[in-house]
Amino acid sequence: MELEAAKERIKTLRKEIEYHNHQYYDLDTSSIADNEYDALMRELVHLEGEFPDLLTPDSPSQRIGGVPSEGFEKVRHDTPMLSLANAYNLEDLREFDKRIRGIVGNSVHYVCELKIDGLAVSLKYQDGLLIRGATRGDGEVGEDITSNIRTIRNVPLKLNEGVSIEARGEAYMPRQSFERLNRVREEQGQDLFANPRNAAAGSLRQLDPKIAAERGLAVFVYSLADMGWYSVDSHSEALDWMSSLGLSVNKERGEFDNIDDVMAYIESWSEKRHDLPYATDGMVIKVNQLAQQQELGFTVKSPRWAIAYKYAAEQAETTLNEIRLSIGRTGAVTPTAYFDAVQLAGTTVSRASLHNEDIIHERDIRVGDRIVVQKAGDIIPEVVRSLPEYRSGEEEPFRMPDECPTCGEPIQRLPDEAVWRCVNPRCPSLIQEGLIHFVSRDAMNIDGLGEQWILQLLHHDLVRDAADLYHLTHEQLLGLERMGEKSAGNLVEAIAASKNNSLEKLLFGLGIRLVGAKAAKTLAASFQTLDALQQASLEELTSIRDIGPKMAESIVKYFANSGAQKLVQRLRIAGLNMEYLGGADGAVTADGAAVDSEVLRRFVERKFVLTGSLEFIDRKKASEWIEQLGGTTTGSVSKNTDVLVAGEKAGSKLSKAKKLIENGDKPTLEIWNEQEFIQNLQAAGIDTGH
Ligand code: 1X8
Repeated sequence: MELEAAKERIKTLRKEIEYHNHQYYDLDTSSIADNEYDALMRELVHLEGEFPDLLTPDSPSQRIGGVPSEGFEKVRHDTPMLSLANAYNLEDLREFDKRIRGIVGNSVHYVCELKIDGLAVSLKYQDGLLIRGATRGDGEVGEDITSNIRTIRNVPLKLNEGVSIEARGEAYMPRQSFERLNRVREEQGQDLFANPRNAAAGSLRQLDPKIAAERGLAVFVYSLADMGWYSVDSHSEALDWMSSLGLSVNKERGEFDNIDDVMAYIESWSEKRHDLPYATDGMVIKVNQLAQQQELGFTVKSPRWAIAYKYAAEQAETTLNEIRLSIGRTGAVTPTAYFDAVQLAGTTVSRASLHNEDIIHERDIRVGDRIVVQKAGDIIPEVVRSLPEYRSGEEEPFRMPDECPTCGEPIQRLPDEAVWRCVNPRCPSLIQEGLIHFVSRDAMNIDGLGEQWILQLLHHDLVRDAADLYHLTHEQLLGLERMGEKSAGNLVEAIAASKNNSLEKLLFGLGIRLVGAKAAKTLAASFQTLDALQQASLEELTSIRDIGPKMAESIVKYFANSGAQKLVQRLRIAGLNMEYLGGADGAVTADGAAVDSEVLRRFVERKFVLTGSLEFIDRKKASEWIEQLGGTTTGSVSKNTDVLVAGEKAGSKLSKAKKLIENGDKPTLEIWNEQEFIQNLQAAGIDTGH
């Protein structure tokens, strides 16, 4: 490949990979199959190897893992948390074995362990007590998730011996918990987690440990940081020792002295693994003897003495019966393949998203075709390709209709997009999906108003847009199927309560294209009122950090639309707050009075820790209010803590805070009791309900 072409390709690959990283690590969704992602990364690494001058430190190939998100304290790992080199086929394994034998000689023992599809965590114990749980983050710096880790039932808070160790392992969500969680989310009209790993990651990133606790997570430990320090000579001894300490070590394990037996063991698990109560995506193979591990050492990213074998996605052949189109809230027309049910990776599958028209054509997929389907990452089904050799000749190539299948208006495809969109703001599908989004948690967060109710409200013509929600009466709600007296009352209340939301929730709820929850917050903080934002020019918008020209254009276009203007006006008349309540300047209380900025300074950009039992307020609410006022809540007390809110029976965190104040490490740290906390919240305009 020529230099210019390589430059272009590298640029494209980086952009694509970063996009998928963002989807995966920040939004907890999968936008691509694992093996396709790996292929992109491999191509990038390969090209950068061929053209080393084009390799820059910010290339996604230079990262080990995800990026730490805001909201948790960062922790630096004393020993970096590395990733593993991957093997995709048995040939890669032979290479691995040959390399090892070339360095340490012919006497090698391998330990094989199931590769758990979860999130790497570090568990630090001091004198036998759990003192810290952390995520891997980028391998060097992770996040302090101690309070969430403490909620995981199979993580001992105290070991059987008073030793100081750092154990590493995988936090995962058992299949059952995963399915239950997604069922509940579906009922509540929330986005589903694509796989147990994303669900585990999302749960561990919950700022509220109570939510994390409900998610039924578990941890398997599989290594010790700085293994050389302990009186073990091999990895398997380390595993047994950790197990004897009370840590949870996966009992499935194989030990072999040659690679053929390793391969046979891998093979023996390729089907059986689907019957396990947790998701595994491969096998980890490690050199057992620590002395040999030391001799082999590390590359920049991973140990030379271990490799992760990834099972190929399981595939099956079936017949494609239909391609159905559905319309999302942004109007995107998404084709879904419906095929004869097949068993894949332990479940029955009968449909898969085809994503967009181009993919259908690239893979030459026609209704009536025999097709190959697989579960990418063993979770999300996809159509891999068609098998044209079986065609009768009657199969028609797919054609995107010219009109929206719901409303019949013409659909459009922008030059730089792969999707077709229905752009009719009155399209019933758009309205339905838009409403589901409007009430969702990150938007207006109307508790109890799930998808089922939205569908009924639309069906009975009780609402046509978001503003109508605010005119619903108790009696109207009671008319819905399966709606009880109490639920109707709660719903009316929840709808009314949402009127007081800070601007960013409304802004996100409006569903302006490209404006996600984070951008909504940035916009709300910058403009303070919806009025100001509505009048903002392209230049004003793009001058804000994190607001790019495309988003700016989309915002201007949205507010120029007369339908949007009417909706905003109707929401205003319904009494919705249209101001930002979270910022330092110009904030207002619920009843519109300006808040003294001295009071706000008690919260803005300060780190809070809540401890002890709070009698009058709910912890989750407390964290939300702190965030609303521009502060953050973390789980453990450190020099970075600004305020400790100490409820009844506050224990070690309170003593630690006092120590930090007394020994001068953090003399400005403030300790508030619950009463003071409530008074400060109220002074800052929060209606705590007291
Ligand atoms: C990652 C994983 C390892 C093991 C199991 N599951 C994983 N996801 C194991 O060693 N049993 S090791 C590992 C890593 O080092 N990044």
